[in-house]
Amino acid sequence: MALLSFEKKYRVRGGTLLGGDLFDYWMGPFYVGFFGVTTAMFSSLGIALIFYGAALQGVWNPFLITINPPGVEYGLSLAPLKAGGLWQVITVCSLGAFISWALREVEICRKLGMGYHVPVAFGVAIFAYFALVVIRPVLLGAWAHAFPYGIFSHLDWVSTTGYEFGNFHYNPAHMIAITFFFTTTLALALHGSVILSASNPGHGEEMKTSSHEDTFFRDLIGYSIGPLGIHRLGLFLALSAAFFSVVCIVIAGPYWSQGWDQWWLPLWQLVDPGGAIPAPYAGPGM
Ligand code: UQ2
Repeated sequence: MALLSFEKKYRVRGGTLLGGDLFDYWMGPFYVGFFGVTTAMFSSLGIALIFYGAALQGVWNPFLITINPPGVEYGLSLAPLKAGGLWQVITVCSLGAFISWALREVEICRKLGMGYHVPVAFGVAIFAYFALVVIRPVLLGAWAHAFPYGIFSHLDWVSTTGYEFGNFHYNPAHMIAITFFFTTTLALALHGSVILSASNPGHGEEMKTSSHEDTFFRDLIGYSIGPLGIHRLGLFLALSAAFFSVVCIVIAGPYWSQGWDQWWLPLWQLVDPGGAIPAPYAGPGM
């Protein structure tokens, strides 16, 4: 079916979760829907409040603007607007916008009769953000433990939060997350390159299909995961990277508050009973 007639057939009413026919229309190429309206409202309020925060801060260098969470003295309560309350309202706006965007994706899936893989995948990214700004701060008893919204300031937060635990690379869930991130890039590099190689044959030759892709990997390693399988593997690897990132940051503090190298001591003693106990890691300048 040609693109123009496809859109005529499938760009039709129905499939909405909320609002019925009220917002069931398009603006240019964009589907609106109830959740398109809420996405627009949450994000414009959130962005306006970020500009208000920058004005209060008196800083307009994009690298230095920062919206900070409340201090520890406010615990898990609502803080005054100029002492972290702005961060709290902006957090509600961003979660509202992200969840609205995911539900708009669900409505589009329903319209097209597709599976929900894209909103589910985006949901895992939202979960990672939610873990950083809600789950971990709540477990630690203060919004102060969330990260600040700023380009340099969030980098500083990552750095100090990492060094609080000595060497974060000894966090076992961090190790697993990094392994999934690297394996994701391996899978995408293999997939992207094999697709381009099959679709770019020599001059005047017809492009190759999945049989050639299968055969390439069977010749190379005796196994092909298949043209559908590689996409299942890619989704699994990417979502696992995000999931173990959540695990690694949520256990840092609520479950373990020493250096991460110390977490391995019981295992170290098991493999080397009576051996020397390694001193806590101390890097240059520590
Ligand atoms: C494959 C296949 C594809 C692919 C790729 C493979 C025809 C077009 C990349 C090869 C992938 C394998 C063997 C899995 C590698 C495992 C890890 C953990 C990276 O077989 O089918 O479809 O794109």
